[in-house]
Amino acid sequence: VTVKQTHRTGFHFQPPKHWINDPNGPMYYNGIYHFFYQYNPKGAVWGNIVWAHSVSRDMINWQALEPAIYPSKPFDIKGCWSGSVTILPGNKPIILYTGIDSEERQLQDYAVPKNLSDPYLREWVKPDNNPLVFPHGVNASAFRDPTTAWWEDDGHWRMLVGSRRKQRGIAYLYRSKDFMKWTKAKHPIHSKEKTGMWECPDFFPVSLSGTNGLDTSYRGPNLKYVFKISLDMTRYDYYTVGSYFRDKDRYVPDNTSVDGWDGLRYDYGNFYASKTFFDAGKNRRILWGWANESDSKDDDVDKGWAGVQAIPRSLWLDPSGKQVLQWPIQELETLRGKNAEISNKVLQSGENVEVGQGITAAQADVEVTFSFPSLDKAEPFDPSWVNAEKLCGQKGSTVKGGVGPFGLLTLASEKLEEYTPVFFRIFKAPNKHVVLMCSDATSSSLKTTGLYKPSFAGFVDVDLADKKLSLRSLIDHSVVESFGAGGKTCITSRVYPTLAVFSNAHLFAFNNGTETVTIDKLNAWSMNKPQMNE
Ligand code: DQQ
Repeated sequence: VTVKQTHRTGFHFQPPKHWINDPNGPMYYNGIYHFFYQYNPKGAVWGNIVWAHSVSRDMINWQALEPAIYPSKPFDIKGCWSGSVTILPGNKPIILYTGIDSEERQLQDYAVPKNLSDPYLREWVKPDNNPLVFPHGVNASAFRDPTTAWWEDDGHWRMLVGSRRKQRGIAYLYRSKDFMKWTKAKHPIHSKEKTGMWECPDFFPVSLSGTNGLDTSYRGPNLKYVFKISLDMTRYDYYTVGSYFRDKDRYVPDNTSVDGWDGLRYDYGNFYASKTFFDAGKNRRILWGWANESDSKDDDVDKGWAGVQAIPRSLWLDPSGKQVLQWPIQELETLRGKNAEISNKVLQSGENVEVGQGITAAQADVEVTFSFPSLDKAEPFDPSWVNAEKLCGQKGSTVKGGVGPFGLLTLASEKLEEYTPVFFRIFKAPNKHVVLMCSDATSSSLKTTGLYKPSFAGFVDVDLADKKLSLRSLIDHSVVESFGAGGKTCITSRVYPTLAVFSNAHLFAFNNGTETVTIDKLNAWSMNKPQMNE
């Protein structure tokens, strides 16, 4: 196959060709980061799924190894689907994954490194006592994606498997003394009616203060739990913040968190099947997510590749305790090259300025803080506007407002035939302000067929007392990954410009509100290309 280069990314995780989907079993082991992912070694569409494997010392530069797990046994002959790593006492990693058998049943299998003294853990073996868990008493075609296991001081490991019964989404809980013989608990750890299949569950503790992460088996005071599921019905990753009641082995979301598709999302755009791990090297919790394509199957076959991974993000609990914060890992900054800086630049109503001239606007990292003199001109908020995406679709970047819309025009052609705006708009509700953040693909490409161009959006629960809003966007040819207000609301768009490619891509800042907006400070960097699985 010839791999089309135009929309390939410069610094996001990608193999040289073919299809990729979910991140699997990320771990930090003896100084090395391992990353596995769902991969089709034969083409740019989903199928023939193996666990591809790459290693890194910084999660930015990657070396590809041979696939770690591929169909070879009766218990995984039709596919090696998603799963997780647990590091067992004695520093021994073990993979739990879903194997598909010849009858298309979903089983939970395990694999271990063949040689623990190989620093890259190149080879993995699947012992003969597989599978560990048969789909007994569950829906065998909806029973997959085991989590990292955690240990409780009753001497039992726990792990979760995603499932559904009719339209109720379920995370089954399994217990084991020896990690080999697993018993299903009487009650799932959590479930919710009318949410459909729960794919790729994730469950971990977060500290009530600071940005450090906690080991999945950590116990102690001053923490909460995050429970995440990937909803097959909407293809987004939803999470709640809550408590884990150990005596009953139940998770209960806080009353500030809602289950299901009205709930919080890690990302309001192309971001699915995500998974976290505890990075013991830097004491942080890292989130990996798959940034799926917005083009068609035919386009993917034509490009010779499909799917990228979002930049790994540090994740911790917001001081409010109501949501998490996410921020690109600090190592990404080592790729920053040429810089363009702006400070105290006033954007009048309707003004549009090019920023970051001289940098590679198709492959860039941009950080900007906007300020506004007052919120008096904020438009009234209609309480019926509960759907952010719909609101952004109606009030796009060119629709005049009061305070906002203001933000960036990324991957823009010189004359703005194409651009992906990432912006804020502030509304006034009776006792508060409502901040909408959009990453709108509507005008991202002149190509009219086969592209999904949604007006991705989320609300930002931010205090505007200082009359400032910050935005960071990672722009990478066909990805625009944005972090609003320090990582409170994140949106990833996959876009396919036809004109705004390579050196013809530009970056602008704009203000289409009647209120003046100031760029307090803007920094844009050209991003260098890391070693990426070549
Ligand atoms: N992808 C895997 C499944 C998982 C789904 C198969 C989520 O294990 O449920 O490639 O994208």
